[in-house]
Amino acid sequence: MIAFDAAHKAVHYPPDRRFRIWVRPPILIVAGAAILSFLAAAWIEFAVAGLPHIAALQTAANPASSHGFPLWLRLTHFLNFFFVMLLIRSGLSILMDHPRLYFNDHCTPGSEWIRLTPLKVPRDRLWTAKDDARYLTPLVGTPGYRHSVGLARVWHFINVHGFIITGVFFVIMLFVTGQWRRLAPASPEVFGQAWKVAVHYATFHLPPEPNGFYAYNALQQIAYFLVVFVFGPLAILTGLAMSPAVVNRFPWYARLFGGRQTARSLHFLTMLGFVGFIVVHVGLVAITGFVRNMNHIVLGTDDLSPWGMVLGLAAIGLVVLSWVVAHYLSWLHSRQVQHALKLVTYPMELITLNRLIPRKDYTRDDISPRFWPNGKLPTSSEWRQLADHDFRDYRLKIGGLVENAVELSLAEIAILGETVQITMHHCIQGWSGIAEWGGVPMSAIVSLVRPKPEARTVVFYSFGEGLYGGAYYDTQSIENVLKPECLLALHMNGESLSEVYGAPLRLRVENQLGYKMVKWIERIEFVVSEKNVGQGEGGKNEDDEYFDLLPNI
Ligand SMILES: Nc1nc2c(c(=O)[nH]1)N[C@H]1C(S)=C(S)[C@@H](COP(=O)(O)O)O[C@H]1N2
Ligand SMILES: [Mo]
Repeated sequence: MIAFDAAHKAVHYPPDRRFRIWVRPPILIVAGAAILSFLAAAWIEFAVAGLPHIAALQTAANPASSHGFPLWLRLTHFLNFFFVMLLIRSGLSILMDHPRLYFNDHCTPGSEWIRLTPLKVPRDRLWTAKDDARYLTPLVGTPGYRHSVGLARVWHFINVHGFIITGVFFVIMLFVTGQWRRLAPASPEVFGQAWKVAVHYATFHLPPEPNGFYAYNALQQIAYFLVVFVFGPLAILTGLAMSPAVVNRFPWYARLFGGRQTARSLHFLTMLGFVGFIVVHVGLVAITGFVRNMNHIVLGTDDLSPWGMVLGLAAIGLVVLSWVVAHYLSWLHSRQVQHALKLVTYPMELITLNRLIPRKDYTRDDISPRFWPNGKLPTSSEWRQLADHDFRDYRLKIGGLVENAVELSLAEIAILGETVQITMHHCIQGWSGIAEWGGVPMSAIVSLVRPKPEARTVVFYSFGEGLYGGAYYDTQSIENVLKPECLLALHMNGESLSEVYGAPLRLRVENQLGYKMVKWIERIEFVVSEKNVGQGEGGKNEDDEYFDLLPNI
């Protein structure tokens, strides 16, 4: 365990650390019925006709070129295991920051199909998405605890590069070497064979196993095919369907998967598919001739020497060790871990996702019935007094490196020209929501104040505080605020911004995640670089919670 100071302990190690899973009853019933009917069919066949005979189907079809396991295959097999385990563990940490999954983009409380929290959303008081986050033991999650989504994303996104590179190389090599024949069902007969194998397993019998060095049994072949050609690509594609830059530029892309939240649910189900596969796969490797199998997998030999097993267990030990190392790096060198991801993704995002110009694509009918609120309502007496007078005395101060520093009342802001947009909001925690925002494009503000040439960055300061206290702020590059759909919003769904949603003014930046959209804006400053503000990471969450400077994903 890590020794946190009191403030961090209160966040990461809260008194309520219960873990509960609730699944919507109809889904449980359908899933249960599917499993039971499979088991029933298998047992009935076994009782009536006995164990089905399994012919040696694929062995003949497999040419010698696809026998054995060459070095590239054994190495990528290991790397895949390494990356996928870290992806699963960090993914679980991310999930627990909003432990509910939906098939609708509104994330309306009560509409989730599964929740990994004992709590229903309370209706009688303000309940923010941050309140809703749950604790996850670091035995299961990387880095685990509560509210570690920033660091969890670092592990998720660093490893996904490894996962994709390994996966692409693996698939190319499958086709180059002819090994793909081992994985691709060669005829419809394979499915009939797979059923026979399944009947064996379901009735607690081991089917006669072909020597895996030369061929797989039919069910095994289909499982491997699914993992390589379905789960892997689906995990990557649904991951991309959660990016605000992608979804607000190409809404059709998220719709391919049934919407942004359905994509998130599919991402989760794919993870379950991987976990289920790994458990069964490892289990069967162990009980169908462990020593010989480990020689196939590790050394590429087909004999009974103990070395494959010894080295293989050492490799598994290495993978487990990587979780421990990731855990300690996360907490003892958080800043370096954050910067490691930035090194990889920041330059890449600048030339890819950050180029996408968001465009509105939603109608009034799409507006979410309830938008999750987030952040701490300001407690300063200054803001309270302004709010009590309906912000009539509010003046937005815009200064710093500008030719024309101004102080504007809400009315003076509004006459700069209000536009309206209906967009989807993406919180880093995982929830989304659609709302109509009315406000003044930041480009109008930029034209009014005329930034000096050396000004590159805009800082938005809030009246509110961050998770660990201290003024909330965030920054944007000037280029990004000049994009359409970057608004200083005064209105939400046709009404003045309410207190909870950021009165009197908030930012909208539709190609990035929610935490960049400062609420309760106090003042705006143009500066050379985010490096000279706060701790220099680009915002309060970037400073304190290791979030990304440029979250297009
Ligand atoms: N001042 C301030 N602004 C903030 C936050 C905050 O904590 N303080 N939270 C951010 C986060 S994480 C999100 S997702 C959005 C939430 O906006 P909403 O409350 O309208 O849903 O506000 C952002 N703006
Ligand atoms: Mo957020």
